Amino acid sequence: MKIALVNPPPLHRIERDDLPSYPHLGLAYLAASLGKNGFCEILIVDAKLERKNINDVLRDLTIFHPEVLGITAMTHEIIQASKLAEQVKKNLPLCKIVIGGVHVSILPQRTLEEFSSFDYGLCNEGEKSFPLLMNALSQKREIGAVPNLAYRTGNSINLTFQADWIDDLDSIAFPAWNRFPKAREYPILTSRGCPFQCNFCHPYGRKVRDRAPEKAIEELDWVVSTFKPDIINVYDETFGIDRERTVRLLDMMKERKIPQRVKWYAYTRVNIATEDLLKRMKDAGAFMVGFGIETGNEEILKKSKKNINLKRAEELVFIAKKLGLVTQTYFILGHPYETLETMNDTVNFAVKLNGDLTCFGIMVPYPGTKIYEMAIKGEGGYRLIAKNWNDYNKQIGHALEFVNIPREKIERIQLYAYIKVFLENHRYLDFIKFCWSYRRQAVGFILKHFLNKW
Ligand code: B12
Repeated sequence: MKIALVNPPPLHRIERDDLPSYPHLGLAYLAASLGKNGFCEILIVDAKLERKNINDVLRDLTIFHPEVLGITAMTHEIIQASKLAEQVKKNLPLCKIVIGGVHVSILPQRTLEEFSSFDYGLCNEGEKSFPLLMNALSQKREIGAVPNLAYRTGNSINLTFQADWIDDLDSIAFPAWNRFPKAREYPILTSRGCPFQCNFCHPYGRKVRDRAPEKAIEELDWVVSTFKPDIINVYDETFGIDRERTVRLLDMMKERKIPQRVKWYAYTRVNIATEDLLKRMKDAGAFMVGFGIETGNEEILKKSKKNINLKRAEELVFIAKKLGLVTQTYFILGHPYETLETMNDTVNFAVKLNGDLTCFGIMVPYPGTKIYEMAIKGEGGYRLIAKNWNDYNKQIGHALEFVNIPREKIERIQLYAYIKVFLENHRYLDFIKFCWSYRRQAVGFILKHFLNKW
């Protein structure tokens, strides 16, 4: 059976993630598990990595002629995914189209209702269920037994939703990077899931599932020696949460001489990291660490259920810098009941922390989150202004505003925040570098302002 997997082209090419230097980890895992289950005729088109547009992807698919096409999409990518699916339906009418990824996982019924070009929606992790679906389709068997599937019968949509997660991550095959073009940066997951309950986030499972450090290191070693990347990006949602296991992992990295072979970075939390952990990370080859701090207002931070405090955030960013790690700090403007004063607190706190890279997103009510429920009900002072799912992006989206603070004003604060961090800290050269590396974003940002006005 011929199966194609596609990471759809971006809506625009403005943000850094529209033109990534890393391949898509979810698709690599799926391809590996399909291979392990005997499905070897696979084509992957990572349109973002390969800088392909819809026509390029269609050409690849028409040549390959898949019987099944699997597309991945987050919320802000779902319309692009559906546009691709519509075109494929025209060119290859017999090809069955499966949508997977975080958006359909949260809204399976609605996604199939909204987008008739998707035949199936497969929710949550696909390593086990996707091969089951492929078996059922290739053997023309009943598909109702496939877990976490949304499918149509006549005019109705059926769900076999189970919301279960793969407990034994060591049982799944390593990502099939050999099926992708060579990249500069490769992702790795040493664990999945997050137990915290931030009101703006939807984790992939509340239970943290760890891989055996030996397995993660084996994969890392293989990726580094085979593909010789410049950078490894650790995607774990809560890196370091199991201290003992993390220390073992980091020790093994040193034993395998990872620091001499590649640079890596990870995101962690200020209630998880310690000076000792950061030092061990640095010794194991980490060059950068990211912290989600979200706001500079203690009350708002408490209400967001992030479970951190500002004092600790300050201490840890300071320690990370002292250790020579490049620091990334992430903030969100637009928490519930936010005022101009509290947003100002955030900007000032970010200026004080002075992370090497400071990121200010504007709150997006992602489905499945508390913020989504509040936005729909108009609570928290929110007004939902999104016209469609394309607006659900933190940097240049257009999903939410406050009844008493218009979107434009929040965007102006966002722009001012980016500038203030550099100029107040007299980082003029960094500012020029930042403007240069984010020039596409800056132009996009300005254009968007004008387009919105008109
Ligand atoms: C690492 C990560 C990133 C990385 C890489 C993203 C990427 N393109 O893969 C970076 C830092 C770049 C990033 C950026 C962003 N991210 Co992010 N990210 C994550 C994180 C922590 C892990 C994602 C991951 O790789 N998981 C591991 C792989 C194995 O999982 P996966 O890709 O989802 O694939 C599995 C399943 O979904 C399924 N599946 C996926 N596709 C398909 C397709 C088919 C056909 C099938 C059958 C199954 C299937 O099977 C796969 C294997 O199990 C998640 C948190 C989470 N809970 O998922 C957030 C998350 C996905 N990110 C999120 C967001 C919002 C963003 C940004 C939009 C933020 C922004 N800038 O505004 C950007 C968008 C970037 C982009 N266009 O790609 C949200 C998405 C919410 C939503 N409803 O869309 C999440 C869920 C976090 C949250 N706050 O809730 N992100």
